[in-house]
Amino acid sequence: MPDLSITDAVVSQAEIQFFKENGFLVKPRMLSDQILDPAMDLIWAHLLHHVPMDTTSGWTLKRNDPATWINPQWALMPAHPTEGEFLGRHPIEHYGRIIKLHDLGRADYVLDLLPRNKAVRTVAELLLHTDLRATTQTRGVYAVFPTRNPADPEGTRRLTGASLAPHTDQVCQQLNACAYLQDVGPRSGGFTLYPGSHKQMFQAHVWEANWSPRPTYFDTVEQIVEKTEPLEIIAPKGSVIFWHGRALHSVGIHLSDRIRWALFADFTQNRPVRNDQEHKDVGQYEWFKDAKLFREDFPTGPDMWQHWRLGR
Ligand SMILES: O=C(O)CCC(=O)C(=O)O
Ligand SMILES: [Fe+2]
Repeated sequence: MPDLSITDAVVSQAEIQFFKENGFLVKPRMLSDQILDPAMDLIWAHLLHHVPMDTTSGWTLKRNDPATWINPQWALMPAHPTEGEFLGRHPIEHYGRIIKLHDLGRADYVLDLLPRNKAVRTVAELLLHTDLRATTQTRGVYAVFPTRNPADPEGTRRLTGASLAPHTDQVCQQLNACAYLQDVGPRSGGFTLYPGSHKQMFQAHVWEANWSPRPTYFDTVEQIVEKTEPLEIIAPKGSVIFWHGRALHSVGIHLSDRIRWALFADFTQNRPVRNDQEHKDVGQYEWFKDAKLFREDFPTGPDMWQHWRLGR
């Protein structure tokens, strides 16, 4: 996105206009190396210690040897939990090129990067609302590893990662944030969004924020995918992408040899929410997100910004 920032404003009027129109905003280098570098040390240590690898594969992963990052061989993922605290998702998900460290979602040093980060929170408050939910949970750290087809030594054909999986997120969606923990260059798995899609996708729901797809939901997704060029967000380490919770998005196409490191968090207004059992009853229990279904939500109307602050 163009640089629309101005020195004296956390979020400029031009940035707010851009967000309304496109459904996202990129704030480059919001997180400093001083907080990111120690965090990355802890994240790598956690990964190496806790993510199970396929011990029969002969693969070993070394942080300082990028050649070992290619074609990760994780242990087989057990079936998803069907009950209890972790219903639906294991604390660590590892499949193919993706690992999701949901279990880091509540670590203090991870909370400090997004929901508890003053600068990040100020942007979220300016866009969405002064009174946001507390800061106890992020989705966690999502890494996308490089893959290469062993039958193709030039490495131009990848095993996976060469197509998009556009979707919108569930439970309760208002404003989300994605922090890049390392530089993300072109075709390196960068978060990919369909600009402007938030407007149509908003109307494809019955309620403003709670998951409530209308029967037209999938047709709307298809129409957007056909007519909209998706935007791969390329940004330096420490950049934060704010995006409207109804925007259509995907993990990016990944053809490089780097690991895409990102942290995801949800921001919602501080309103009464349903309890765990009520989420389970409607198939919307996602323990790793701070986005909880509002007890009362507003029906979608012509003005999708009615309950947003937008700098006012
Ligand atoms: O990893 C990504 O870039 C996308 C993640 C995503 O879409 C999600 O967490 O819902
Ligand atoms: Fe998503």
